[in-house]
Amino acid sequence: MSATSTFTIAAVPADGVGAEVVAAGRAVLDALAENSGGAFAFDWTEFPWGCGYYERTGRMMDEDGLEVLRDFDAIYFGAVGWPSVPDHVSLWGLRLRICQNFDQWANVRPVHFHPGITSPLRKADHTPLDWVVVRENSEGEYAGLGGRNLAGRGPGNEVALQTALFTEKGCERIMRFAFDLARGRDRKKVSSVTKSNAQQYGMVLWDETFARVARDYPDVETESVLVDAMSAKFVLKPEDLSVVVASNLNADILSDLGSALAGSLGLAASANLNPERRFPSMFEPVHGSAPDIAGQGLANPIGAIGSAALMLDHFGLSTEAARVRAAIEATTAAGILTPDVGGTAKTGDVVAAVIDNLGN
Ligand code: GGG
Repeated sequence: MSATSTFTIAAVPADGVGAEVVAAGRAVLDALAENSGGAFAFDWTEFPWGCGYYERTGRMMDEDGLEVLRDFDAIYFGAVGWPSVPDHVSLWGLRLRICQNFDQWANVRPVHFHPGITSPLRKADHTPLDWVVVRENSEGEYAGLGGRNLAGRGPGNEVALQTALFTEKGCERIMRFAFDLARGRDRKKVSSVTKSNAQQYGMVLWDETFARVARDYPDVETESVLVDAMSAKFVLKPEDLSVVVASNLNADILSDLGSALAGSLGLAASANLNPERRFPSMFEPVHGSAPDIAGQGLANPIGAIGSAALMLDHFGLSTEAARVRAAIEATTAAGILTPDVGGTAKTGDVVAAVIDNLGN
């Protein structure tokens, strides 16, 4: 028997339902590894970071946390945010800190229908929805640039600036990533999203870069759509979309809309990739910490399990990733669904069914 490939994974459940869904994904991956005949194994290290950690220490993660994470093959993340900590503090202290320091500039967020799950679009009898939102994940509106109370203005007169940063290199690399992805799909099309009629600097640079990059991909159909029109298109003409590339904020919003249209935010998987592999990439469900249902076994684990499948792809275990996706589909098709998608199953029931459906 050949030597076992061991992948080291840093698990960061963080806040709210993060703990439940990370445990779910871990259970599925461990079941796969146990039955791999020693071909591969996962070596997990869990970190207690998040809002609870912040309340105890004043930090969202250890001071040397990034150095520690750097040596892992991947990071498996849950969700960040809890009412006791301002959202911008928790997001910047953990999730965005990791994404930006590890130059995870490509956030890939696939959306598709699952058998057995009714979505608002299905009710309207649309053709199947299957697209990937590619989110620029390192700059744009989340560059962290700006300031408050400029020029010494006092209370009641405060001014704040939030600057979006668009670099030609940053735009070009995410667009090439999107085009390369589109080339591997049945529908070879990239839709670029901006609000360049109103935002006349950064987003015009984005549009011009898109037009230039597109010339290198004559086999891929393209369109440039304003974000308001694209929101309507998501609902009214989803069958016309394949790969959607957008800036940090626009893609963040559109991917939530997409997963809601597929049936629930709990279904959507994502990968924050450092495509050059100089740093670890991070895999997480699109959803947040959902304080209203945390700790009750109600969280939908499918987004997290789907994110684990994306991590398997990243490790080169694509056959296993496909098995996980097939097991998810078999589970939803059998009607084993959490309440957010109309069922009565608990998180653990869904996990048990997915593991069962792996057919080990
Ligand atoms: N698992 C994703 C998560 O925790 N999201 C919380 C959030 O507020 N994210 C903002 C973002 O995606 O930039």
